[in-house]
Amino acid sequence: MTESGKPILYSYFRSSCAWRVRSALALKGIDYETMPINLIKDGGQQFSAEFQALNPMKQVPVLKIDGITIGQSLAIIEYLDETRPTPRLLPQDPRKRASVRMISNLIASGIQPLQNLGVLKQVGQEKQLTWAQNVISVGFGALERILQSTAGEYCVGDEVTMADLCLVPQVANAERYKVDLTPYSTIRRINKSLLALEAFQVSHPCRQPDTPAELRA
Ligand SMILES: N[C@@H](CCC(=O)N[C@@H](CS)C(=O)NCC(=O)O)C(=O)O
Repeated sequence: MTESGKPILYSYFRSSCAWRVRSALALKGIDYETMPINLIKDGGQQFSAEFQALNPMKQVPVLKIDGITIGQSLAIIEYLDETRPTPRLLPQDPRKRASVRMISNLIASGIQPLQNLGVLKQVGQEKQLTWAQNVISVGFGALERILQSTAGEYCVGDEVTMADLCLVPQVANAERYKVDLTPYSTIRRINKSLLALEAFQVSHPCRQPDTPAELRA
């Protein structure tokens, strides 16, 4: 917390995982301060001793709230949902909740880590675009089929859930890596509906305190 009592989000404008948390905070109307961690500048501020003391995984997001420090975007979102339950991001119905967690983990464990900055550095400049396109396409192929049985207006039924917080930033990553989204009509439809919501607009990478001027919208 800051002296003002507001939670602090350690974030990078372009981080898809930080975007998940920013949209959760926006949906729940939680006022917070952003502490930008530039993942590129000076070799990456996530590697500083100060930041590693907060998150030994050297990744954003990290949220300081209620006297604790939480890393891992899904753990943060679940904590927010348990302590500030309105609107719910994990449905009350255990079957729907399982679907939300399945989709969230598909993206957060099965796609994003494979195309994360650290992995792409290891893959190397020459191969990283095809690598990222491949892992996203494989994951989206599976996700598209799952959504055909879980989706309503959004990923699971007609309420915005944690699964949607994971979907929107992952589609943005797909667009950034020029993945052909034509085969994924359900993913495209849901993403379009979500991007029309204010919570996804205010949390968008082009509107963050650390967004460079040339990328602002
Ligand atoms: N499982 C973590 C993943 C966090 C993650 O991958 N963060 C990326 C940005 S989206 C990062 O900080 N990368 C820094 C690096 O790879 O050096 C979460 O959900 O929060």
